[in-house]
Amino acid sequence: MAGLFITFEGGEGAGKTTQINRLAERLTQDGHKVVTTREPGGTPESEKIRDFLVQREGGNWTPCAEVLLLFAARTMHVEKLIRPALEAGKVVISDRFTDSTRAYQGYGHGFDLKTIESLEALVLGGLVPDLTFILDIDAKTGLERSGRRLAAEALSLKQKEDRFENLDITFHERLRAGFLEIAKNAPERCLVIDAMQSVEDIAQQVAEAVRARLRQA
Ligand code: T5A
Repeated sequence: MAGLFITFEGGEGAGKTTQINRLAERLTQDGHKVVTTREPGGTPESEKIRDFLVQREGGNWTPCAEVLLLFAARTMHVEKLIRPALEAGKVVISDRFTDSTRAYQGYGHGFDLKTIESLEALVLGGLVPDLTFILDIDAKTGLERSGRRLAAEALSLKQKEDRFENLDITFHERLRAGFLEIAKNAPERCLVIDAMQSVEDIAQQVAEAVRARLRQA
C-alpha cells in the first residue's frame, strides 16, 4: 500500500491526542496528505458504536460483546476509511487501534488473546501499522491528566466518556504492562516513548521517527 499507517497507543491521559495534533501539523507542513482518526470510531457507524462503549450510560456489555463491538467498529474503520486513504497515498494517524484491544480487553480484563488474534485476522486482513508509538506513563499520572481534561470538558459534554477510566488502578497497571509486552513482541514497528517528558520533547522524538520511516518508504 502506498501510504503510511501510524498509530498512537497508551493508557489514559498519556498524551496521544496532543501528539497526534502536533504530528499532523508537521507532516501537513512538509507537504503530506494527512488523515487523523480514532478508535473506537473514525466512521459515522463506528462513532455510534463508540458511544455504546465509552459512555457511562452506554451499556453493561459482557467481555465478549465488548470485544465484538470493538471489532465491528474496527472493520468499518479499516474498510471505509483507513484502507482507502492508504491506497490514495495518505498518511493515516489513528488515536488507538487493535493494540488497545489487546491491552485493555486482553491484558487488562483477561479476555483470551488468541481469540483477539483470530478476530484481527478476520477484520484486518493483514493490515499492520507501519509505526506504533506507545506513550508510556504511570497509571496514576495518566489518570490525573485525563481527569483534569474531562473536568475541563464536562460542561460541554452531554455524557462523560469515562467508562474505562473509572476502572481501578490495578487494571491500569496491567494494561500498561500489556502495552510494554506488545512493544517487546513487535520491535520492528513499536517505539515506546516516556510520556512524562515535555510535550515538545515527545513531539521531537515522534517527528524524527516518522521522518526516518518516510525516508525508507
Ligand atoms: N478502548 C479503546 C478499549 O478498551 N479497547 C479498544 O480496543 C479501544 C480502541 C477511549 C476509551 O476506549 C478504550 C480506551 C479508552 O478508555 P480514548 O478516547 O483514546 O479511548 O481515551 P483516552 O486515552 O482516555 O484519551 P485521553 O484524551 O484522556 O488521553 P490522551 O489522548 O492520551 O491524552 P491528551 O493528549 O488528551 O492529554 C491529556 C491531558 O494531559 C495533557 C493535555 O494537555 C491534556 O490536558 N498533556 C500533558 N501534560 C503534561 N505533559 C505532557 N507531555 C502532556 N501531554 C498531554
